[in-house]
Order: sequence, then C-alpha cells, then structure tokens
Amino acid sequence: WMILMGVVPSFRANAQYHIPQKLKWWYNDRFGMFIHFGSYSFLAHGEWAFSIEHWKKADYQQQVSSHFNPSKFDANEIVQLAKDAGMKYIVITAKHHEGFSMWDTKVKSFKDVTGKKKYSLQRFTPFGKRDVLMELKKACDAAGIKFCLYYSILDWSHSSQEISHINGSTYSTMKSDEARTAYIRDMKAQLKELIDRYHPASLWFDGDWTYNAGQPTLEKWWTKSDGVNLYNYLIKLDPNLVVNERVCRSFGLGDYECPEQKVPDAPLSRPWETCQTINHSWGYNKNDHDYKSTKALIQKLVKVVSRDGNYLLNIGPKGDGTVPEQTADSLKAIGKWMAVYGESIYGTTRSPFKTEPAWGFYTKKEGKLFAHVFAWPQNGVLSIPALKNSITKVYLMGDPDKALDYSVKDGKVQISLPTNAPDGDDSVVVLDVAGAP
Ligand code: JFZ
Repeated sequence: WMILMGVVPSFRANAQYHIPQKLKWWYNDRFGMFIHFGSYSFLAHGEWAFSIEHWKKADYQQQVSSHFNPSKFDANEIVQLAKDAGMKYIVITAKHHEGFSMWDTKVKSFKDVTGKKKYSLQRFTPFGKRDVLMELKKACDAAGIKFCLYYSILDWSHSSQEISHINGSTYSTMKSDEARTAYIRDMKAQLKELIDRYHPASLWFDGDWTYNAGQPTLEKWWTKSDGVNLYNYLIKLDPNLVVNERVCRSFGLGDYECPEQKVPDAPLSRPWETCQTINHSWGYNKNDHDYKSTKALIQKLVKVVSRDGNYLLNIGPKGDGTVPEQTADSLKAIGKWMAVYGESIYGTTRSPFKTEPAWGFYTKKEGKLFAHVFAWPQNGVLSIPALKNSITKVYLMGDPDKALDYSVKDGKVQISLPTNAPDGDDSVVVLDVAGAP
C-alpha cells in the first residue's frame, strides 16, 4: 500500500488553487466572446492602424473616426451568436488605444485634437445617441450572459500624451507630471462612469505595457504602484468586479493571468485566460481572410480548459456593426459541438494527470472524467491511468445510454471503443466516477 500511495500521486496533477467567491462564475464559465469594436472598425485595417500606418491624430480623427457609423449594430444578434456558440461572457472594447470612447462619456478631457468635441461614438460621428454598450448589456442580461468591458490605459488621442510613431509602434509619453496626474484622474472618472452605468461583471485592461520586451511604450509613466492603486480603486467601487492582471502586467496583480495568443504548457499558479483571434486580427481587417478551422478552435478550447484556463475568442464587427459572415459561421460551427459536448467544458477543471495523452486531453469535475479524443485509437482501445475513485459507467458523450466495456488492471483503465470516431473534431468519452476522478 505504502508503495502504491507513493507512486500514484506522482503522475497526478498538482492541487488546484483556491477560487475566491467573486471569481467563481468566471472560473466556471470557461468560454467567452471578445469584441474589438471602435472607430478603427470603419477603416477596416485592424485596431492598430493608427500606429502601423503612422497616422497623424487630426487626420485619423477626420478621415477615420468621424465616419464611423455602426447603424447596423444589432446587440441581440451578437448575443445570440455568443449564446449559440456556448460562450458565457462577453468582453467588449469600451475604449481601445485610439482613445475613442464607445459610450457618451461626460469626462471633459476626452476630446478630439481641436478640443471642441468629445471624442466618442455619440459626439464625434454621424451615428447619433444610441448607446451600443447599453444595448449589448441589456441583451446580455436577457440571455444570462455576463457583460464585461475592455479599457486601454494608454490613449493615443488624449492631450496628455505625446505620440511618436517609431518602427510601426506608437509610443505614448506624458507631456508633464501634471498631465500624467490629470490623465490618471480622468481615466478613473471614465472607469467610474462605466461601472456606475453598465455594472460590468469584469474589467479587462490593456495598454499597460510599461515593460514590454525592452520597449517601454508608455515611457514608464504607468507603474506597478499605479496598477495597484487602480485595482484598489475599482474594487472599492465594486467589490465583486473581476479584473485582469493587465492593470499593470507581470507583477501578479489583478484576479487572473492573461497569457496572450499562447497557451501555457501546464496550469499556472493562479487562474488564467487566453484571448485569441479567429483569423489574425482583433479589430475588423478586410484583408484578413485566414480563418482558423472549427476543429482548431474547438481543440484549442479543450486544450485551454484541460490546463485550467479560460478561452476568450475574439470577433471584430465591421464598421457598419455587422458581424463578418465567416466569423458568424465559425461561431455557429463551434456551437454545434458545444450543444453536445458543452458539459465537458463548463464547470470543469484541469486534467487530473500530469502527463497529457498522445490522443488528446482531459477535463474533469466531481463525479466525471472527460477524455477528449482528437486522435481515435486505431486498435479500438483507449487507455487511461487508474482513477482515485471507482468508475461506475463509461460512455460516449453523444450516446449516454450505451455503456462501453472497460477493464481496470495494472493501474490502467482500458476502454473498448467503437471503430469510428463519433465526432471529427473531438469525441468525448465520459467516465462516471464515485467521487473525484
Ligand atoms: C493588445 C492590444 O494591443 C491589441 O490591440 C489587442 O487589443 C489585444 C487583445 O491586446 O495586444 C497585445 C497585448 C499583449 C501582448 C500581445 C499583444 N503580449 O503580451 O504578448
């Protein structure tokens, strides 16, 4: 027994971290929709066009922002797409790096270069007074989807910041200490507006990268203590607010980690989320037609959850507010899989084993182990390490009434599979367990 006890834990994964009460919904939901939508959507060159194309502030505002008119924006349609795809929360850009506010901000200093107009959707465009964030918030509430907001700390339009375009990157330097203090005060006022008006379940910060690979985009005007201070300010306004680590990244601040466009090799020391694009762009880019396959997207979601992460998948609506057809098609295809297999994602956590199998990934919850089989075994046998508690039933997730034969011996569970994989993207084999798997 002693020997066995010593051997068994060694190939089991590390213990899970504690999840604070306020984070429980987020940790349970596992799959969300990111929406990059701003005046850049009109130009249709992605959300970094201002920087990459070296625009002058005045030209960008006149030729891009002032033409943004998302009159076909339909919150219900977008929320329905998210819901059908099995996404449980939505994070939309309230203000991206370009500095354009998607809501009718009352904070005075967020103006265009002339200083005469508010630089917002409602005051700077032909769109009029519709409140798209509120429309989305209401549609989310009605659908039981959590509504969350993205906010960029750096701001390429704000008068406090000197902009220089160097090698396709844009550096934002504070004009003076007074400008810095005033900007941070005004940014906090905007965030209070957003919290008071939309009660977001979560705030997703970005544009904080003081120490980005030796390229201090913010010229060090945004520091760790600013990040700590901002987090504390927000939590005072709403103790339940979930905030990402990018209030000032790489210091372990906020409530969860944000490794971007990459999936860590193993679970991290605290909860994490990866945000990813469906093609290669966040903001709508009319030249980007290179979409990931449904299979790649589903398998990525599974891999992320098996390593205890959340998956935030991005859409970039067009300037008129409509969702590109290929994006909608991708979401619908994911939704078809989620309709059958969603319960192997929601409320599940990391694989119970340290080693990942060659054929796919594991997710688990109390009473269930889900074997996500990407590569269906040629010999008709799926081999799994022995579990902590006894197995009561094994079956294919799409066919729960038909029990599969299995044997348990020599520390292994051997399951007999049908010849053909039931799902080309990911077939899930379920093991019902009397307790934790
Ligand atoms: C940032 C933004 O600049 C971008 O426009 C988009 O909003 C994205 C979600 O976030 O881009 C980043 C930020 C961090 C990394 C890479 C791109 N990173 O840490 O590798």
